[in-house]
Amino acid sequence: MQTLTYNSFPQVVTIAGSDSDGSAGAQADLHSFFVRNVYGMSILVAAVAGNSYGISAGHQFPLDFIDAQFKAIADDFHIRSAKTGMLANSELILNVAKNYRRVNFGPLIVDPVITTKHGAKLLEDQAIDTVRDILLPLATVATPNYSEAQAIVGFDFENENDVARAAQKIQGFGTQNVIIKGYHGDNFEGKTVSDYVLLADGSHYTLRANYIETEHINGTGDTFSAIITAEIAKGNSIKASIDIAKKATHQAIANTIQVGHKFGPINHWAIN
Ligand code: PXL
Repeated sequence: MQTLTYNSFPQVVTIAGSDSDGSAGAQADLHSFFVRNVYGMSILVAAVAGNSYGISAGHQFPLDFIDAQFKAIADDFHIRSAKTGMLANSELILNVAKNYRRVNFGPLIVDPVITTKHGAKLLEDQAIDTVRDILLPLATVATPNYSEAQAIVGFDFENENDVARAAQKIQGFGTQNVIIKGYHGDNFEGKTVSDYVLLADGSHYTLRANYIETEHINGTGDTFSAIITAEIAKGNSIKASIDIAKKATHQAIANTIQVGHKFGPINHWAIN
């Protein structure tokens, strides 16, 4: 007879917004979880009407409905790690933090989403303080891109030393491990981008990759943080999880698929 061990399969959850075109937000997270062999769930805080041209509308879900989603998942599943994506405003951030503290979802990966790749706002300006004071202290890993990191720390980066200083400042807000993604500074002409990684033990390194010229980059940040979440759920170290996520995201950007007319999604099938 087969012995049943409930919840033995690695399970993860994204706490994020839905993007109707499937390129970003919770949908990109779920694609990422699927290709990295973890069972993905979603707690939706909001939804946007989007396509490859951009976002035309957004809608926030009621707080008690978000509470109910947390409860539904916490009552039945063993979530090994969780991530946050677009949380839009302070009210939603505070609600998510309250719920996350009550449940046992394991390490939290915070992707402090502020804008889309094409500049549409996904976080109210006043909510940056709430990200810094409430969300980042809960983060095992935070994955801001360089412009999000600049907004969080309150200064602009002129060189790689500034990026390192920003990562330390973010760690000072209570985040254990910090990755500042996509800094290109003066190197942009040379077509390289670098991600600065500061680990909990104070060690740090820079991941460098060739810049890929493509309009199909929707969901890149979501995917990067979702894959870190998946790898941690499977028992990988933080450093190994970051390195796998970097390689996977590169594969997904480098092997384009054609979906929509303009700024398309990255390709999760290219990830191995
Ligand atoms: O990629 C950032 C992102 C996150 N969450 C939602 C989005 C987007 C970008 O479009 O729509 C819901």
